[in-house]
Amino acid sequence: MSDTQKPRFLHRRAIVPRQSLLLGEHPKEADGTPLPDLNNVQGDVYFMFPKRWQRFLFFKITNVTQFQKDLDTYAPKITSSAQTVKDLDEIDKKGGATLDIVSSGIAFTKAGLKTIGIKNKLGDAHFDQGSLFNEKKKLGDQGQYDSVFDGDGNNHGVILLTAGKKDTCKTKMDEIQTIFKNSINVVTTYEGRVRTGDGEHFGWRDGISQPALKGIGHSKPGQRIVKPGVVILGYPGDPVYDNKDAVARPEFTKNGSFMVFRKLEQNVLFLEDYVNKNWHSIPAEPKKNIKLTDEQRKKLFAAQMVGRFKSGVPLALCPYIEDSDFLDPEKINNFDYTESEGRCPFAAHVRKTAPRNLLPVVGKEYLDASVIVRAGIPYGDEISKQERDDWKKLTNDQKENAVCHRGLLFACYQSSIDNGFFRQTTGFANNDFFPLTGLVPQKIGQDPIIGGPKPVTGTTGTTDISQDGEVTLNLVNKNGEKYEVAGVAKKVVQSATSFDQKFFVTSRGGDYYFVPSISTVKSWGAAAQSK
Ligand code: N7H
Repeated sequence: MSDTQKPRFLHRRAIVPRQSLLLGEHPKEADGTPLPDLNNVQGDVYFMFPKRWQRFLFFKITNVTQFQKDLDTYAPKITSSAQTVKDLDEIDKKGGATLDIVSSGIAFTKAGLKTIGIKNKLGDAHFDQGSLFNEKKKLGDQGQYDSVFDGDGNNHGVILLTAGKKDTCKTKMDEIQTIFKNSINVVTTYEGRVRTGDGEHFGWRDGISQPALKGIGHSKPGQRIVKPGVVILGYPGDPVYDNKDAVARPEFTKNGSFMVFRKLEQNVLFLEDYVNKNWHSIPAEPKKNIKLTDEQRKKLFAAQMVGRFKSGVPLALCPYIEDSDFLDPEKINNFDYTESEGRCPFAAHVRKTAPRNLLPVVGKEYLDASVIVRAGIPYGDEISKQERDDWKKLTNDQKENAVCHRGLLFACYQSSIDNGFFRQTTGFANNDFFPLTGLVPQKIGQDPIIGGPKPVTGTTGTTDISQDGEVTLNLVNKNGEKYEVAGVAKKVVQSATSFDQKFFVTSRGGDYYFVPSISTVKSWGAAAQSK
């Protein structure tokens, strides 16, 4: 079978193993560039466990010596990337419906590593400083975190388990819990499930755009191809490996990765309300000879928030009316916005988080280094009729601030949290001036999906500004401290189609995890046997 033939399941999947891996070969680069050892990298890190159901079990270690012994028992259950490739191939050949494939993996927080006696710095500033909780403010999170993520050091790690069936997912996780019954306390367990059509709760198809890792992934047109070290530690593309002046990471980090987990609550009914109230801002004739029905205007309004129609069709290729021809896996990612001025808003979620090409203002290397592998899964029930009816009785304020019981268990992998998740969140999504479109910053606005209101509200008052342009304001805060605020003034013009930006995703916390290679987990287990 050649690379260009299109197997059913893998044809649709964003991350596809290179053909030779499907034939059971070890990855090799002709020029001698080292490639990750797929028997040693946990399977979720790049190829991602195949799943319909997933459990995340967050634990606290209560007995270190026992934990290490239990780790030794658990280690053979960890699914390697090589095994995940075989599983994906089997699904491709037999069809997923009849299969109930089980995969598992483990990851540790900084507090967890410290508890088992590993005090080394791992060469990642965000992981090494402690927990995600310490960076809550920097990430712009204003919601209350779930108690497992409240930074009290009780979250030592997480065990992942995926399966095709709900019952299997629970039973297999129970078996793992039994292994650790005398060495951990389960802090909490989250359950996720794939919704019909691969959609997240707002209704968009997700998981369409992912990077291809050079040498191990098969790339499709438009897919970003990056060095494996951008995701897997200890290879070219890993910023510490590439920087000969940097303090080397401990040897045991090789073939590992960093995972960021976030529980992201989605206020689905509020987003639906917002679209229903504001779709009129899309003109009935957005361009000469393009006439839209009200339904098409509504769909386009929603699509402009994400940068894709709910089906996945990208606005960069199809800016007004959805054309399902662009769902073809050979076309769905084949764009980089260069030729699409005005088609996809700069502030759309996919353009904020992955602007694809910002030459000459931002270098390709910088954007390539910001790539992450997204491996999340939705959680929570579907919206019932009762919930919809109750919703209608709420005030606007109650609707906006409703606590919702569904969302995304977001997980992503990268070799540098700073280059990946942190940059995408703070430097891109939450940064009003990103993507940079020229030397003078233009206010683009917040990411409508994962952005949030700015914590500092501005001052109001009168000034003598009378035209657009650069300004410097000298302000004094209530403690009498002086601040200089420099920027570009722009006259606010309220038009009939202006509307307020609202936010629909609330972070309920998360943490930074080190995902060790399988041999590292085994060595930590074996250490206990020799005690
Ligand atoms: Fe996003 N959504 O359903 O609206 N995301 N995301 N995301 N996201 C993407 O192209 C969504 C979140 C990225 O390469 C799609 O695969 C939701 C975080 C990146 O062109 C959809 C949540 C971060 C991409 C969504 C959420 C990112 C991407 C289109 C939270 C990073 C690829 C499907 C509840 C910090 C962009 C696709 C590219 C795509 C949604 C979170 C990043 C539909 C609901 C936290 C890099």
